[in-house]
Amino acid sequence: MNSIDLRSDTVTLPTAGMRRAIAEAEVGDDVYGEDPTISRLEAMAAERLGKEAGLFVPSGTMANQIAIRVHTRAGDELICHGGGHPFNYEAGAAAMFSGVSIRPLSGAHGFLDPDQLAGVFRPPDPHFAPHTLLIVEDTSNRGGGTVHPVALLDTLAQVGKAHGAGTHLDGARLWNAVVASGESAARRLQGYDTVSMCLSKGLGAPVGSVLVGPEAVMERARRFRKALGGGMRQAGFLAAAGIYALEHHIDRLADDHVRAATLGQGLIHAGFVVRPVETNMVYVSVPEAKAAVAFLLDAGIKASAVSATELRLVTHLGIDDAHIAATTRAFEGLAAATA
Ligand code: TLP
Repeated sequence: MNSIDLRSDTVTLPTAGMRRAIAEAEVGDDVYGEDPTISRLEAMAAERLGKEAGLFVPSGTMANQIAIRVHTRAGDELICHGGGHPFNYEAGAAAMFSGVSIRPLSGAHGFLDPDQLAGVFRPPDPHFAPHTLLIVEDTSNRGGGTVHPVALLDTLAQVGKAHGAGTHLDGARLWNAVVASGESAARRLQGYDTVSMCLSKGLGAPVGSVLVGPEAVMERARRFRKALGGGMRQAGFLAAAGIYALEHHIDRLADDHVRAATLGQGLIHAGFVVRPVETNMVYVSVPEAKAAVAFLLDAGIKASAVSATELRLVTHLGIDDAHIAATTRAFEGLAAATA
């Protein structure tokens, strides 16, 4: 068996059908607005997410950073969860490109607490950095792949808006939340001005994200994308993979969720403490994360250490039932080796 790569759902390789879609894509120069496949993907994403317009970008990081840039001015402060991607994994880009500081908040499961949030917004005062943007991440990656209850999504957006802030939802894995909740994307996202959606996570496309929001905001976003070097030419090949993913790889996310739940149960059975599994992520506590990663690698399994004592395992379209069984066996071996 080849190595079983559970480090992230970013590691997927295009399926045969997706490769055909890529090969057959009609393309043009998108900086001139002449790539029909990109235009189709942008319209499709906007329509499915219930927003006016879309913008195809190379990565989830760029989608978030463009959102930050359109909602804020230099010297502002954005609010997000302390586990949020822009705070942890975007290389300080909010400060680098938008001149914005980040106020990280705590909250169980990666969820912000509306009461705590309401108390954080500051009144206008020359001492204070204006809080002009609230970012909510759904599913929450560091929260455990957790799905916000839709009422909480709504309340958080209302609190942000009541304090005059723009609202952005980092929906890198929004389709996992949609499939797990059974609610439509448009409904779940209705309180948010802008939303970023990744094509290259569980959906299995090789590259790309789409930022959606109001037409006028997306026009400004297009300029910031260009400024960041994200104006791509014949990238319809990549957009074709994204369209294929939206058409063929959403419903199957339910399989990833079942496999993650099965793996979680197997690890509990092997004696490990596992966070509740809601979507495609399994967070498991181990005595020493680095040693556990090395042990698993010897068994042909790749996992990510997220702290000194916790691993993250992520299911995706490259993971089947046999991989789950083999991973469970490897953890049984790890339990025996560390007993
Ligand atoms: N997350 C990656 C790592 O960067 C941690 C992963 O393996 O999970 N928002 C969220 C919630 C994400 O989890 C990610 C990627 C992004 C944005 C950024 O996407 P890319 O990698 O396309 O820039």
